[in-house]
Amino acid sequence: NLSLLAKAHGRGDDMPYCPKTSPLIGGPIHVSFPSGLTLAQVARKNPLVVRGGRYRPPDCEARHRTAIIIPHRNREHHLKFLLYYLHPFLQRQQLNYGIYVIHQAGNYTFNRAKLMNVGFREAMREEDWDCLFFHDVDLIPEDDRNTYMCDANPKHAAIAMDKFGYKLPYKMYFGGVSALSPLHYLKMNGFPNNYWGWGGEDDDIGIRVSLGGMFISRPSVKVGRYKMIKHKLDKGNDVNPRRFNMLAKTRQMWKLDGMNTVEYEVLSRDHFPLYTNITVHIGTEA
Ligand code: UDH
Ligand code: NGS
Repeated sequence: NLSLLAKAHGRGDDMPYCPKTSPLIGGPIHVSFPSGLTLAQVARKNPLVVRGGRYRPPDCEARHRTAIIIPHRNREHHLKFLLYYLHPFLQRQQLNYGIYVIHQAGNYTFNRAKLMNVGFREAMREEDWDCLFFHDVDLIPEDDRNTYMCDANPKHAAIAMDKFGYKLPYKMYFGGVSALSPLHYLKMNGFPNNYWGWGGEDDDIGIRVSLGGMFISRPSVKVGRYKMIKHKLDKGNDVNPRRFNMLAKTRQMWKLDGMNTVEYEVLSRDHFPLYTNITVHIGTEA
C-alpha cells in the first residue's frame, strides 16, 4: 500500500505540491573558491541530502525531478566546489534531484558525449527523471533564477560564461550545461559516441537538436551566468583533429550512432553521501 509506505518514510500522501515558483530562490550568487574546503564540510552543510546525492523538499511535493549528469575524470578538486554550490542551489529551487558523476575509467582519450549517454541510461534506470542536466564539472551557476528544470525544447543553460565575457560565443554554441527531457534525448538519438578528445561534440549535439525537429531554448543572459574554474587542457583530452570532418557528417550519422548504439561496461556504482559515482569502461577509439 503506497500511502502506508509514504507514511513509513515520514511523508504523508496529503503533502501539498511545492509552489510554482520557489520562495527560497534569490538572485545573483557570489562565487568564490574557499581554500581548504572538504567534502565532509559540504555534507555537514547539506544535512537533508541522502545517500547517492539525492534530495526531496521536506515540506512539499516537488513539481520537478531533475538528474544532474557530470562527465568526469581526474577533476576531484573541481567536483568539490561544484557540489558545494550545486546542492544548496538545487534545494532553494525545491527540486527532487539526484547528482550522478560518470567517471571514465582508465587513461585512454576522454569522451565527454559518450559519458553523457552512459549517464542518461544509468540515471533513468534508477528513477523516472523528467529532466536531465548535462553539466561540466568546472561550471558554477551564478544566479538562483537559472532554474534546473526542462523547457518544451532542449535548453542550453550556459549562455553567459565569464570566460566568454558573459556572452554567447557563437549562435549554435551548445556546450557547458544543457538540459533535456528523456523525450528530447530519445528524439535526437542521444549524443554521439565517437568524439574522442576535445572539441566538436557539443556542436554535434546542437545539430542533433534541429535534426530531431526541435529548437534550442535558452534562459536570459542575465540569468544563465556561469563562472568557470580556470584550468588547462587535461592530459588524455587532446584536441580532436577529426572534429570538423565529423561535424560535416552529423546529418548522415545521427541515426546510426547515439543512444541506440552506446556500449559500455559499468565497473562500479557507489552511492556516496553527496553523489552517485558510476565508474565506466567506455572503450577506445576505433
Ligand atoms: N573532463 C574531465 N576530465 C578530463 C577532461 C574533461 O572531467 O580529463 C570533463 C569535465 O566535466 C569538463 C568537461 O569534461 O568540464 C569538458 O572538458 P574541458 O573542461 O577540458 O573543456 P573546456 O572546453 O576547456 O571547458 C578546455 C580548456 C582549454 C581548451 C583549449 C583548446 N583550444
Ligand atoms: C568551438 C568548439 C566547441 C567548443 C567551443 C568553445 O570551436 O567544441 O569552441 O571552446 N568546436 C569545434 O572545435 C568544432 S572553448 O573556448 O571553451 O575552449 O566548446
